[in-house]
Amino acid sequence: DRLSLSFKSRAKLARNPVAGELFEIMSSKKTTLCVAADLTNSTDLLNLAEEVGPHICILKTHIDILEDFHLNLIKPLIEIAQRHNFILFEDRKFADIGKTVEYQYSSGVYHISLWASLVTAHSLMGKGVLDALKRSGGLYKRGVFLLAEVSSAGNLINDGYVKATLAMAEEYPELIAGVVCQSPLFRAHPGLVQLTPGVSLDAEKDALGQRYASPRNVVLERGADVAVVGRGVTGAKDRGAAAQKYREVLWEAYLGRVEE
Ligand code: BMP
Repeated sequence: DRLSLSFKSRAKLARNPVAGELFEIMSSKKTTLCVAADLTNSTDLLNLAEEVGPHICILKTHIDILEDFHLNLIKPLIEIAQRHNFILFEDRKFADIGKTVEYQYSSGVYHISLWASLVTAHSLMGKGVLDALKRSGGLYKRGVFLLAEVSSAGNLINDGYVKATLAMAEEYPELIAGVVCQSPLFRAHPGLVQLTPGVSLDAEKDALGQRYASPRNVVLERGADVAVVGRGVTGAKDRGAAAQKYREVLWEAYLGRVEE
């Protein structure tokens, strides 16, 4: 069962190389925290990366919300990620025909394939999305997270969609690093990472349909390996201290879950 195994032993079971690297980082750095860097200013983004860097395994970006994006941002961002040993994850949520996804991944303003080791994709459009990500050039090691469930109220996902998404993930074992979801869906696949957003120590929801659960709840009840925290960290006065706090409660919950 995925939930009772340590990240250290799951590192060896990962078929996607970035998932393997992520398990190693989580295990050695003792953190399962992914900070969602939802900021609109590049300098602010780099400052956040420095402040939370010691406490995270992943920095998740929405690179297209930056108002002052320039490719020059990428070099310092990679440098910070390497120095603090975390992974860059662009939450692009690809959801188009394969050919368009190929362009969105490799071209345009952001050249995502050149710097993001991890990206997200929707299963909605079918396998063409994954074929496009698989065959596009870019980083030698990269991985994809498929969205099986989402945190927002009123979403249209049903059981059939979830099952079909997991089946699609199984068809691309080398490409798929994990699944974004809200419940412990794939307990029989310890090599895959469960990433769960909608995590907060204080809030229950926001004004636009986001729903939150506590760090303990997402790890112990909902099966999260990596927990995504955005405004819980970015909205704090001391973002480094907030990240450290989330990291500690999340890690304690993980230690209470693992059985070896
Ligand atoms: P916050 O903790 O501030 O609510 O941010 C959550 C982050 O996780 C956002 O970047 C959002 O795009 C992402 N996210 C989510 O909230 N729910 C999902 O189901 C999938 C997501 O990627």
